[in-house]
Amino acid sequence: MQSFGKILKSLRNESGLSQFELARSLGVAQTTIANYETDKRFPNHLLLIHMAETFDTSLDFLLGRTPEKKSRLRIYEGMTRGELDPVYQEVADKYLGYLLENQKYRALALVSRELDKGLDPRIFYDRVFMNTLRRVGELWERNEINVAREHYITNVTQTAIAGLYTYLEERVACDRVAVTMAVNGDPHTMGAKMMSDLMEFEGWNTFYLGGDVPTDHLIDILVELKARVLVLTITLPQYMDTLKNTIYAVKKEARLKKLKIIVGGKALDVKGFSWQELGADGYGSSFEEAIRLIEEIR
Ligand code: B12
Repeated sequence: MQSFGKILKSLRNESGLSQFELARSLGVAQTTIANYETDKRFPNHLLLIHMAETFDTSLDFLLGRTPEKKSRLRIYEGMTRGELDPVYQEVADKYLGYLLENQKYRALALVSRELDKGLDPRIFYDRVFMNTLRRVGELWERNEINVAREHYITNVTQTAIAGLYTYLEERVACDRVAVTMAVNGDPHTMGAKMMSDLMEFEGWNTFYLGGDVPTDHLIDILVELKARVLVLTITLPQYMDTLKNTIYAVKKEARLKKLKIIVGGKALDVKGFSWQELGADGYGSSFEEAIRLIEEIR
């Protein structure tokens, strides 16, 4: 069995932390870490638990009782939404922090680690990814970051969102078909992507089209898929007429009489804006609201 000191040293080296950096994150002196790694001293249980969390491993591995490094502990299971709110906020803060320091892998590893510990992938969309994109927008507006940094963080977030798929249970594609896309011309497609994933978690068979789909092609695929719901998102107000015309064309199609159209997005979240004038069947200012709406109308 390997000694505790050797195991700690190999974990630290693998994570790329210096003795000083590890000492700082554990709140002890660098010499203390040196003594642990040479088995001259042994940490108390609280420090051991902190080390297990730092390296995302288990106490059994730290003590040499199992060769399996990865922690299987689902520490968040059974905690209430209220108890978990600060956890999601801490994850969101760390996630953005890593990306502002070009630490893409640490940001992505953080997401999978926290999901393995039992956080809810559906809540990640709102509390971590949208929270991050909103804050990126504010930093961008205040010129604290440039467009290139915004693009970097947005694209890593798209990778992180793609990773959430692995947390979706395998199941038979049902006939509850939904198509989601951003209004033509508007490059802001994240809302439509997130909505598509969240509906998938609710058991819908979703088709996320991104954006810029000619309306006649959109109508063809809606008919072909016998879609029940079309979700259209709009972020930039200058595409409002395009949205209205798309809804009008789809609603005019006799073969789509049963289809419901739900709209959402920043450009609609304006006080007093009447989305009904667009001819849509429903509007949601958040994903949760939209999914509730869709469940009611189905
Ligand atoms: C990522 C991003 C981009 C990316 C988009 C990548 C992609 N594939 O989506 C790129 C780089 C392409 C981009 C481009 C531009 N962008 Co941009 N972008 C952003 C950013 C940082 C995040 C947007 C996002 O995806 N948020 C995640 C969504 C889901 O969250 P949300 O918009 O807050 O949505 C909320 C609600 O509306 C609702 N919701 C959203 N979608 C949906 C959908 C449904 C169905 C429902 C029910 C609810 C819902 O839920 C959310 C939570 O409540 C925002 C900053 C911000 N603060 O939002 C700027 C922002 C939207 N962009 C902006 C601008 C101006 C542009 C550009 C015009 C800049 C430029 N001069 O080039 C260009 C567009 C050029 C063009 N071709 O037209 C401005 C828009 C200002 C305005 N008029 O409102 C913002 C606000 C930045 C800023 N602070 O000024 N952008």
